[in-house]
Amino acid sequence: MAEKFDAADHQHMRFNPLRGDWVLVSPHRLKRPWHGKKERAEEKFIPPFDPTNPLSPGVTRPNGKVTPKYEETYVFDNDFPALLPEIPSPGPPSHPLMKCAHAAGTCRVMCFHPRSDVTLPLMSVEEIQKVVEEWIHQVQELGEKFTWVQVFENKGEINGCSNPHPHCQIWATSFLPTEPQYEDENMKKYLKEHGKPMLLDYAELEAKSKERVVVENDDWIVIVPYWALWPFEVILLPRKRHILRFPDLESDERKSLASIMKRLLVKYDNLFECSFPYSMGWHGAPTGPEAKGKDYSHWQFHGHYYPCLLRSSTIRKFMVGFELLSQGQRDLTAEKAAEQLRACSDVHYKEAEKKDKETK
Ligand code: H2U
Ligand code: ZN
Repeated sequence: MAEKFDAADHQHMRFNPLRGDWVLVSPHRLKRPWHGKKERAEEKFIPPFDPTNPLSPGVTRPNGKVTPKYEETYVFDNDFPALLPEIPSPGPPSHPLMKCAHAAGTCRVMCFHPRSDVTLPLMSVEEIQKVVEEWIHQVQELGEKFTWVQVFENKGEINGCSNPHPHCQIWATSFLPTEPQYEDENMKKYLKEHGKPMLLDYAELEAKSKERVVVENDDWIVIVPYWALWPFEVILLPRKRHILRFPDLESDERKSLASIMKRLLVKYDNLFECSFPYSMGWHGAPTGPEAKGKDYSHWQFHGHYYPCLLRSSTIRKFMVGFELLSQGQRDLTAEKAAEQLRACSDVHYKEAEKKDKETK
């Protein structure tokens, strides 16, 4: 008799309905059991205040501008922006293989906290909520003019982040970039075919099964998506309400978002006992003057976290070889990754250590 398929054991492909592409899953390569935490790598010391860091309060930046003595969050125009708001348009293409299009935009930097050594998981829920409120304010303001407002945090040196001060970036563009374009098209198709927004259906499905759920509260659910590519990738979704954009969040949803972020990020840090590196960002329905009055009911506001680590604080996954040339691949299943994250403590390892020392 033929062997029965077991997703925890047999290689297979999973479809990402948001991007419309496939990921190869090879769980048989991870026959070894989970050994828990690996040895801890030495953590780089980050002082509470670094007078040489241009993002610290009161510091003069290399271009002569002063970062004010801020006490909560602080947003400023990026001194080295990838996008400028006023720029000439290229003419029509000279050949179909030489297509070029106009791109305008603006880039901002947002500091989360005056202290350089306080990352989001080490902040209080109230402090994280201030970050959430500022994100909303930024999306609202830039969304008046721009088609897309991408709030993103690129965290950790191993992940290409140049500055350890807790911060994120905001890039607002005159065009809909590729990733949200895929999502827009696929979510539109899903609503047409199934009569319900894709990510509302998906949250409901996962909330029932619990298999891939990392944390949840009344308003939000964090899932290692069925189609996850990065080992500990998660998607953060509204649990049951249809929410198009960041500014549509009610005040209690802003608070519960801060709370679920803290729970997720503490688990992330505890997984390998390090300041967990990742790229994360928020996706909501497109904005700008042309979005006003347009039907975006296929959209659902959500966040993506893409951490690069694989097995320890120093061993990262590289998207190379087969993945670069053919298709994304992972060994650890989404279900196992969710299980590992769920098993991580809700108390940050640094706070646990501090308490430990105090009681000794
Ligand atoms: P990372 O998020 O990649 O670490 O970059 C920090 C951003 O801060 C980066 O986009 C900006 C850089 O351009 N920056 C300034 O705008 N002014 C400075 O003085 C330093 C860094
Ligand atoms: Zn998305």
